[in-house]
Amino acid sequence: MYRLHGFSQSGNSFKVAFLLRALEAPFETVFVDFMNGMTRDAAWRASTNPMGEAPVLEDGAKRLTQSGVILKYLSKKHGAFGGRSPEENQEILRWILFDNHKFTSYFATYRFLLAFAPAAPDPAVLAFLRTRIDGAYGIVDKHLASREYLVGALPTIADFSLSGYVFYPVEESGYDIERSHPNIAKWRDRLKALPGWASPYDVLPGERIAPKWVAGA
Ligand SMILES: N[C@@H](CCC(=O)N[C@@H](CS)C(=O)NCC(=O)O)C(=O)O
Repeated sequence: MYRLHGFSQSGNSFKVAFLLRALEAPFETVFVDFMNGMTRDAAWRASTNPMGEAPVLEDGAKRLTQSGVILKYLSKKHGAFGGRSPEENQEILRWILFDNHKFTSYFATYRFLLAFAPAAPDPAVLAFLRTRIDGAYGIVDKHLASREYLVGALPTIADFSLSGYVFYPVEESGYDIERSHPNIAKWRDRLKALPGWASPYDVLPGERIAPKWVAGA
């Protein structure tokens, strides 16, 4: 039985939970109390992840971190959601790197500042992040205009990776992708229809938190 360390607000953890569910691989969750500083705690870093991040996946004695690495590991181990040729595998890696650098990370930071940060966010920082999100989302929206999934004809771990944050409620970020990025919205609907999909708030541990600063942004 896998053990997934994460928390419900963490789209990076959701990527892994979603894949595990799609693989029908049983797992238990371990709550990471990120909002109260657990990932910055020296003891947690020593025992669980020196990089100070969720998700962490335990597979027996193995402990894996970085969602991209975990997705790749699970895809290979279960023989599913990988590429069907070396070229497709290269494309999957390309999209996962783009996701980690831009698509997920700017949005996750923006949403964190708006919804969960302890102090009201700086408008200049939000404006900067918005331009970065718009750039990355624009690229993905254009890519998805002529295809159903990011790589090849079927869903792959590239789709699971980029999907981490798109299922959270619009109230947490103010980003209404149905209006701003319709091809991403249609892709999101396709992923939602995959077996195993469920809302991040239903599959990961940790109380839901009412968004704090979105209305004033
Ligand atoms: N590239 C990493 C990003 C992981 C990440 O940023 N996780 C967040 C939670 S969603 C975290 O634990 N952040 C702690 C911090 O940055 O201090 C991955 O894909 O696993």
